[in-house]
Amino acid sequence: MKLQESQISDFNKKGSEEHQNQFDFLANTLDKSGVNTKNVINALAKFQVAIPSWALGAGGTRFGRFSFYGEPSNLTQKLDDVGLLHSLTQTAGAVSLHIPWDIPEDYNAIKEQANSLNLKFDAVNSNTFQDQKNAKESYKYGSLSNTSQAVREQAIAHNQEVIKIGEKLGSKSLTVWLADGSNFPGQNNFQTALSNTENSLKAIYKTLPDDWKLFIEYKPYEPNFYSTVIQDWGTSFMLANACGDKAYTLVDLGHHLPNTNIEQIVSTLMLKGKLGGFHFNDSKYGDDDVTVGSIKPYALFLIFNELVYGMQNNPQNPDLSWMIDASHNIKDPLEDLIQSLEAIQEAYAKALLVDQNLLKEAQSANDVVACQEILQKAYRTDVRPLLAQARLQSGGALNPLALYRELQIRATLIQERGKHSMASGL
Ligand SMILES: [Mn+2]
Repeated sequence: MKLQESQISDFNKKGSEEHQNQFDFLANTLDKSGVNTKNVINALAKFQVAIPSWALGAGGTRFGRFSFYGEPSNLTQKLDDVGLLHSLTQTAGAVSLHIPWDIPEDYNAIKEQANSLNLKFDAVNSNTFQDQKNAKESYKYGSLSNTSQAVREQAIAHNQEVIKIGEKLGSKSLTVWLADGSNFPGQNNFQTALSNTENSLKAIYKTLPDDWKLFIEYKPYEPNFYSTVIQDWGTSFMLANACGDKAYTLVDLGHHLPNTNIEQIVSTLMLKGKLGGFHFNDSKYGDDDVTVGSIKPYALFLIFNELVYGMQNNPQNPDLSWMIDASHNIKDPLEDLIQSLEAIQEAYAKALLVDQNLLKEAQSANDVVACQEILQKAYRTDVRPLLAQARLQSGGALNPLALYRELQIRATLIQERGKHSMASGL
């Protein structure tokens, strides 16, 4: 299923008067307080978030999986779904492939399709957290950190293979997330596991093309419950430094212990030029992978405030790879992704409204109250008309979720694909 431009423009016409009123009011107010509204809208229109190829189906938990039906059952259909999201939101202009779940059969056809949908291939993701059919070695006791050289070599070779697949598609980065760790005290020698991991990552890094980046993701626990080899940003940062200039830390919002100050981590990494990628989701307890902004929107804003500051003040840090890494247990995955994209844009827009000069002055004067007021003034602004304006400018829908429902897209997908089609993945 592909949306026609007229379907979007007809829908936008119906809401244009109301939108224009809301937008004019907000733009006037912002202009008076010194905000360059045009710049904010252009920044929003440029901001693109990759959709992972595993996010288009029902995520489920280890207890069960409840489909929303009409899931994409192959890579072509997954790209179609991301294309739909991008048409509606104009914010999902990239896709991030998981290997081996989504190895293209016909590279040219997949590239052409992505092109026609205005989609780029962002980071490719390797998988050494589960055993693949016909694999010689098992990752039960770890992959890049394993005590067995044969297992480590298999995991290194897999990552090198993923780079080759990404090269054929025009990807420019590899994300490595390791499930490696131990379930019980004494099971692992921490130093051996870390040294093995460092050496394995260096072997992968050696085959990384010059214009590629290696992203090292961290996570404190799960699937292992006693220790994880790359447990925190410090360990990831250390490994990235050990590998070289093209290696970076990747922050996944859900991969922290409760109440970790993620904005401070972001700030430190950008100062050191080592923040490479970012995975969006939200959480209440652990790596819950729920809709972005659904639980802690103020924390998301504070994180974006540091990201915006870093993007404006840290030329030593490269452009970031943005991706949604969420799971959809009981929602239509496409609706959930629309909500996440909206929440990301909302937090970004609010962070762009922060008066950085005024904040700096207040910080220098140790005016703690003023500092808080400046941040909260931006946070309390209803920026949704700016998001709608950015979408309108780019050919997206004024209200993507409302149009998705009005066009009965899920019902059409079920009709096209059948009720019980299943997406590959977890
Ligand atoms: Mn992630």
